[in-house]
Amino acid sequence: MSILVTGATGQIGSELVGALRQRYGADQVIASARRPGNLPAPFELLDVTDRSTVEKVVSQYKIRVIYHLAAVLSATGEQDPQRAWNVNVGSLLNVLEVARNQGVHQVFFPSSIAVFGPNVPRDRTPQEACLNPTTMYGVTKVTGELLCDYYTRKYGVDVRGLRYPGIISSETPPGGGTTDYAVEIFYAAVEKGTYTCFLREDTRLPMMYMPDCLRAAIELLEAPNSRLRYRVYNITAMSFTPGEIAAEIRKHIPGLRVEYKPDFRQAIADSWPRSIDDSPGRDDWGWKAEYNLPQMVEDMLARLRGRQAKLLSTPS
Ligand code: AKB
Repeated sequence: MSILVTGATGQIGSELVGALRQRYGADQVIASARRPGNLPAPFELLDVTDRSTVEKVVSQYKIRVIYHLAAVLSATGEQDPQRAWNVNVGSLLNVLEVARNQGVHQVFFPSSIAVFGPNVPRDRTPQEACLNPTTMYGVTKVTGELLCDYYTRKYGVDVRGLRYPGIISSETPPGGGTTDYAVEIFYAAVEKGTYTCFLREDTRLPMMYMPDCLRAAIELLEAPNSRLRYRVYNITAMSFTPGEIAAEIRKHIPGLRVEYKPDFRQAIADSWPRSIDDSPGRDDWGWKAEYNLPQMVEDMLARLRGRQAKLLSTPS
């Protein structure tokens, strides 16, 4: 069963490749990205906005499952909305078209809490709610969810997805998201002891640690299709504010100083849910998060400090 991961050098993609290779075998998982990365082979340069190259890679490796991670995130998307549309929607359409034409069994689509706008309950936002996003990123994710439903219903491609919250990870920094502060604060705390946060101290957002993010995608695709009421599910692990994560980090780094200077990303965060109701995923395919805020902070700091110690001990 050959698996293709697009966007494999990105924050989720770079760790998903390792998780999939560990589970299904290294030679069964093809990593791909627009630019070379330091991922072990098999790796293919792949611009997912060019359908012919998607067709070529899927055919060459007889791909049966595609995890489509390539995308422009919310903050970057607001700097160039037209590019965000072209990349996010154009590449998904390419993946879905190639999937239906070449008999790909499954496609994973990473949706986002960004599909929600300010006109839905912001606490424990339900699975079924009006989707009126205020960002182009959110518009592309709503469009993506509609395409997932359509290609599953009309062509029988088994497309599944998750409305991911902010994802925190230690291996590859995120790029261009509104939730990126929750990763940046760890690096700043370990390296400098001070951080300037681009959101207000009290901005509550749904979040998840990378191990939970990866396991959720794999478990969703392995779930019996008959159990699934939806193509794309709400999912979360925790919700916290910059003030709360800073306080948790201070339990390990007491001197951490954080300054709050909201920028354009504050308006994006203010349009998103403060917390998510992910009970449909718990009921339908047994979703259960394993990391809460204290557990994530402890693990993140151990990993970053370990890497820092290795760097300091390596002769320059
Ligand atoms: C972003 O901040 O844009 C992403 C997301 C929540 O989808 N991390």
